[in-house]
Amino acid sequence: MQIFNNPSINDWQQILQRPAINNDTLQNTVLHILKSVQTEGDEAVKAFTKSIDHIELKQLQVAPEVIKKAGEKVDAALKNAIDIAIQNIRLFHQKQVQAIEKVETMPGVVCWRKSVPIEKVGLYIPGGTAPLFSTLIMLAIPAKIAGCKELIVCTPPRKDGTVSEVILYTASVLGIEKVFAIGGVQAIAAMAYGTASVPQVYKIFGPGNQYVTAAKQFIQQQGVAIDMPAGPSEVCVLADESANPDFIAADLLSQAEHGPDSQVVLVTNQMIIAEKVIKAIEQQLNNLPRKVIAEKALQNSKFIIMDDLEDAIALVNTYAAEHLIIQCEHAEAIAEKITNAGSVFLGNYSPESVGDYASGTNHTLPTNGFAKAYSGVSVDSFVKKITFQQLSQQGLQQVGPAVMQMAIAEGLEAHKNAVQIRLNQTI
Ligand code: HSO
Ligand code: ZN
Repeated sequence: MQIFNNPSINDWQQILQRPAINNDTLQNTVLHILKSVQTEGDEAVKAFTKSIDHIELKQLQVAPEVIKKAGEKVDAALKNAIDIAIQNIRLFHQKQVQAIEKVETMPGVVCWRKSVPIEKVGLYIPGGTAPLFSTLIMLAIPAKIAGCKELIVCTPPRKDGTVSEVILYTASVLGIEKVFAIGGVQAIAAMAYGTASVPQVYKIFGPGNQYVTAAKQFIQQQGVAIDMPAGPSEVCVLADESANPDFIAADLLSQAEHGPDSQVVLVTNQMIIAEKVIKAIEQQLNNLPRKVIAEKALQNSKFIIMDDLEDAIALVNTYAAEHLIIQCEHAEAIAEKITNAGSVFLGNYSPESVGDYASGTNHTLPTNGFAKAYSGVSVDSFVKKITFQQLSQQGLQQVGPAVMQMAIAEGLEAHKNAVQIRLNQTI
């Protein structure tokens, strides 16, 4: 890890920079796969699955009976945990649904806004070293609450061509019927363009590796919406003297184990805390099955000591972390000052892990500094908001003159006439 002592504000940007990920070879590979799937459909999907993943797929869609039976192979304790997570996440997201409010801006001029579900959505659930069934929960719950009609899932097949039972079980509990054993760029392409077996969708959600991310960015340029630009996962811990170094070490490692490119940052006003965290990491690391991955991520981690807590808060806002854990005595007061972060965890008893799995908030969050302008996934991500208005004759008399004035000023006579012709009729 790299340690910085009270860096000047001029150096913050550079210290906090995330590694650049896109390169030309990657872009070319992604474009090639996208184009092939667009023109050759299922055959191209199968061919890439064979050449890239070395898996020969007979059919892309997981049979509905297989989804229904997947629960037989899932442990009862895990099923119970999934139930608890679903319950909390549903409760939290359900509250995001807002009642329609009609606003009378002037007498007889009524405007309102209605959330309408995006009809067809595709969820990409990474497989790889860890099948993230929690991500399926995080995406499917808001999609169902929003009322999306067509909800499909793509997830990479295992070596034998099957899909993880836990992912399938989670899909069955959430009422998802269409699951496809497709991973990587092929999956994004299939959902964006549609193939004989995969329905085309209007918006694609879910995290993935650099290739998946690049594919999502390309198809976005072609009019398919995506949840957000994604990069490697990140956590930033802000700690003062009240923090527990063992807890901090555990939090940093929980993020580091995601992947070698995970971003891990500690910001503290106490050198002694940083020293203790380093020791605790060394100890805890030894017992981790994903030690090698976590170690790699830690090589790029940053420990920043700031003399002044206010400066530390400013630095944290500059970083705009996907996850921010505030292990400080006055965590609530500090949280009020946070302007850039995907999701914030307050106090010593709020590890990021709870938000990753079961407390209720969503774990699909903006990375790579995008938290400066983007929000995490919510029910809003699965709807469009359509505005409506209805004016009575009296309403048009109220607002019409202002509209006509403005239309004339912009030189748009026809706009003015659309009002005038109606007002004339009332004379
Ligand atoms: N921390 C990840 C989400 C996740 N963690 C899934 C465990 N499973 C998102 O940044
Ligand atoms: Zn995580």
